[in-house]
Amino acid sequence: MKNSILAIAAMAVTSILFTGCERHHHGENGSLNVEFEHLWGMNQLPFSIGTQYVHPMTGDTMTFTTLKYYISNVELTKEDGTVQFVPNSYYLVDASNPLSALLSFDSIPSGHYTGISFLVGVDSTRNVSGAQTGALDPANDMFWSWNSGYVFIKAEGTSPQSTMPNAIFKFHIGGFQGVNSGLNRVSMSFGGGMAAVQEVASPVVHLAVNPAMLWCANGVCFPGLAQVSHLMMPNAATAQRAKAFSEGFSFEHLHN
Ligand SMILES: [Cu+2]
Repeated sequence: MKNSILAIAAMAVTSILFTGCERHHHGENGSLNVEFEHLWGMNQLPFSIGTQYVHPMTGDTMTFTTLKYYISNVELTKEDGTVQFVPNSYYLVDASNPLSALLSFDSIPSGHYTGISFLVGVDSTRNVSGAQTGALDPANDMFWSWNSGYVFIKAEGTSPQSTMPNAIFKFHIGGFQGVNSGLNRVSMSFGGGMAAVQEVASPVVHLAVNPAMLWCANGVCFPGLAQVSHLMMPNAATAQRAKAFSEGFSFEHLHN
């Protein structure tokens, strides 16, 4: 009995010392910001809603009215290789709203970060968690049903090649189950650079997103808008396009 009380007392002293040490060396937090820049095609034209583009591979002419997608489950890699998970990281990027394309990860431990990883879409747990708030609020018009979950990527617009009424196209891409899952994790380094997070400095990492990748990735193209202008539920085609879209993210540069 006496021995175990001594052991508990020793543990308490040790943990107080350890906490004090932790606070001294690692107590500072800062924030890291990521800005998504939408760039069209191989020539990286500045992309905006309402502007007409020609797809460099399919040759289709198209004007987007909507481009929205989820970024979630963010992880940051430190220079020592350890991974910092960003808790509760769910963001809806809307190409029509520049503020939504600037993500701010707060309360990140100070240090040098060399890379980032995130899901394009929403993890399966949150797909079946019922009505939620913030980026996941069904009022954002990105939620199908309790069975199908969230639309991960929504691309809509018009194209003279479309055979739909009013020449529209609509791609609602998602699905978190089985072979037709549209959930992809993107990982990249900061090009050998390091984002220095400090209490007094919040680095900004610029990442490029190429919406043209919805039609082609790695030299392989999917049917053009004359054949397919309407994808609305998870299937093999949406899974392919989700993967292609996720391959359209790349590191641009960073500001410390
Ligand atoms: Cu910049």
